[in-house]
Amino acid sequence: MSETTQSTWTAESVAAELIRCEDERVDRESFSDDWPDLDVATAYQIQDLTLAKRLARGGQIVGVKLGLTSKAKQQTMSVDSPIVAWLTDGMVLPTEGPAKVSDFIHPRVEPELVVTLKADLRGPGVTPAQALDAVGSVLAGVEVIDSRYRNFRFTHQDVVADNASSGAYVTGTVAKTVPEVDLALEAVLVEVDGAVVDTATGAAIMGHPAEALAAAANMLGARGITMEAGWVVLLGAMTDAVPVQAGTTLAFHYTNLGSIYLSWE
Ligand code: OOG
Repeated sequence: MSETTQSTWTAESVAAELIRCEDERVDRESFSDDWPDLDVATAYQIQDLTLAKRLARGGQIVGVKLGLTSKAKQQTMSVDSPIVAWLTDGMVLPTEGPAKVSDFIHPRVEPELVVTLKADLRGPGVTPAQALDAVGSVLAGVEVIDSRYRNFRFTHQDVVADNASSGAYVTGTVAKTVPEVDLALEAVLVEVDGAVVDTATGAAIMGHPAEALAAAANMLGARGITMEAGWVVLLGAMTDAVPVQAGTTLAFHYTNLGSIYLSWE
């Protein structure tokens, strides 16, 4: 790849480059060296341009994901504030058969709590209690993240532009309502090849997952975007991500939301 200078990058060319890396399953250096003045607002513009490219290919918005909502993730990735990014239907992981490492650049997998919305949520000013009132169902989820940046090394702006490392996701088959599940107490146990490697409760997500849902509504609201009834919302990883390779078998066991199994070839 040719070296470029700050002045040669635009929001549009960065968006095109990120989609090219995704299509060709290649990583690249982050943009922070080439474009040190890239600000968060422009990074979200780039993210929206990558969404526009997915939609132009026939993709549909299914909701949003949060990233970097837990201390575990923030510390590991050296980025200390949550971000919001788009989910489109092409990101739904097929549940039949093993996932393929070759469909990704360098996949890592992480456990999530997921909600669907039964009412619109429009920030700013949404409180965690109001956010919970808009929840239709609560599900377990597993996200495959696949940063377009080499070794997952990025700044806050880089990862915002890269749609929060979005790759693919799968939701569990057990759906509960908010009164049935204490989101802060819901636990997950992460197993890699049969060995428990990590555990967390929902409280790992900003103290309470409702805080993350409200934060998503408020971050989107600041950009004039309403969260819509019917959207799926991934609330952010509860634990560090697990790197996978062909032959890895993962299991994520939740207290009340069932188990999700994912093997890799
Ligand atoms: C950024 C995306 C993190 C989460 O749930 O925290 C994320 C990354 O770690 O590559 O999706």
